[in-house]
Amino acid sequence: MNTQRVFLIITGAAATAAAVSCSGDKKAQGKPLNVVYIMCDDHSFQTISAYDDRFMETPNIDRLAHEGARFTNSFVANSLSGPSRACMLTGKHSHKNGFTNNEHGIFDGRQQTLPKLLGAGGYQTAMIGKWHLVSEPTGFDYWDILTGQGDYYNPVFIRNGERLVREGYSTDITTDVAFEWLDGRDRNKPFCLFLHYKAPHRSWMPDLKDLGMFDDKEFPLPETFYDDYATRQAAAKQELSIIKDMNVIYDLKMADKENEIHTPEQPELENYGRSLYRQDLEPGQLVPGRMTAAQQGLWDAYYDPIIAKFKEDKPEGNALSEWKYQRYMRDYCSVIHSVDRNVGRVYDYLKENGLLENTVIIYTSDQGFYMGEHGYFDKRYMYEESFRTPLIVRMPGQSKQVDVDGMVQNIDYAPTILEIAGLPIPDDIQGESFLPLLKGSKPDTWRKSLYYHYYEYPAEHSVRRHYGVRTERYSLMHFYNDIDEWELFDLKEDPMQLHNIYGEAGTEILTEELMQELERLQILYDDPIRKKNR
Ligand code: SGN
Ligand code: CA
Repeated sequence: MNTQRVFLIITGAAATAAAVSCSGDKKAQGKPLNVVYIMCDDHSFQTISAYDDRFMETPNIDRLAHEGARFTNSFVANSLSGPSRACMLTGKHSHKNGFTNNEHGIFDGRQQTLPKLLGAGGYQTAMIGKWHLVSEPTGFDYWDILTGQGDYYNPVFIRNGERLVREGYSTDITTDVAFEWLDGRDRNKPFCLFLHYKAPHRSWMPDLKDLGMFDDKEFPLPETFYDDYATRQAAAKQELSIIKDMNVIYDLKMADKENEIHTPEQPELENYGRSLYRQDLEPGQLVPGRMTAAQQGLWDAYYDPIIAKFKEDKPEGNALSEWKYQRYMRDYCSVIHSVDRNVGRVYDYLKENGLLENTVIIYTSDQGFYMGEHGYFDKRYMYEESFRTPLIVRMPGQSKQVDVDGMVQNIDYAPTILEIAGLPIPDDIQGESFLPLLKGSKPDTWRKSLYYHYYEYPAEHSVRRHYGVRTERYSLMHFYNDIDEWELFDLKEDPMQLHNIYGEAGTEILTEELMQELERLQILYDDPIRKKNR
């Protein structure tokens, strides 16, 4: 079963799901609710079993869904880390918050943000984990962030301006830091904790205790793994390919101690392998991002035999492609296993501290991710796997799972959290509070279309700039800059987005309607880059 079909079935089920009334916002509850906002980096909905059970089990994330709401039509505004985080913090599209791409973006921390609004409303706030917005966080009472992308092992943090290295695995440490902050918080105030895991970002390095846990699993190859991109020139123009672009040394850790595996197509990576994590310095010294000798021993004990077998088997052609896919999935899912375990730790902490029934728990990712669909890894495109993002919200007082099928986007998070906190939503916020959807009702006026705009090109992975509109059934996108291509998909007839119907006879009226809707959204959101007249 492909992912899009999984979603269609979920969406169908949502229509019949019983509406559950949950005790919701501050007014209904009588006292302010706390919020724990958990955001992973690059966590695909395909690897959350509450959404899709083909790949792995995530019992702790699933529990949040079973005791809360699972959003089946959740999207981002710009499928990339920094931009996505800026959309979440401001409730505004990228062109309004100014952070359009990772390469050149520096978040202007003087602007209005969710933590500032919460702080003014009496909340205490903390930002812990991956930040990725270049400028220092503003508006939080406490911040303790990973530098840049963050490291998996022995990562560097900046705690309210002070650098420190913490020993251990990033996902565990990030949770530990959150617990320390929660332990020391002011108990007279409600809180909002932003808990941002660096995992499972490239290059998918598992917690050492989870190495090998998926080695007996053969992951099903996506139906579109060998996509030939016929009818979709913009889909072909990228460097996201598992077959072509995923590197066996950098991504799949196949560098042996002597760096004997060569990657002639990328000679600069030949000496990259083990230096990624090797501890070359004096014993006892903790090198940020590198493993200690003890950690390295566990790593080598796991990878050495795999490397030896890889060198012996020398897979080629499709065998190599599929070997890469299996290794990618094994590493990625092992990293998710640790995330899921830590979500369980957060749940237990809240329960043990009597906070579960007055705390809203949100679980999401900064965007979706390709698990080999279209042959891709990474994200960026407005195609479904990376346009969508998981979103699960556990509201206190709800006893069984509700599926919410309204289309929501990460610009909605700030206004939703403000409404949960019982605070006013400033007029210039572009998102909408989805609290009514959480309470089981979808207003007739709820949005029927979404706007998307991706900017990072020329850049790594070479996905062209594009904007587009998505309705419940159709997705129209325009790729621009050094390309001028339109793509139109009927998601009902073609959920895997293999058949671009743009320009086909019989689509004229539909195309015109979608063009008008795209223009309406570009005007509504005041995007200075607009579709040109065709
Ligand atoms: C890094 C990765 C890319 C990834 C971007 C953006 N390369 O540059 O593969 O697309 O981050 O990811 S790596 O060689 O550094 O691993 S994002 O999630 O931060 O937007
Ligand atoms: Ca990301």
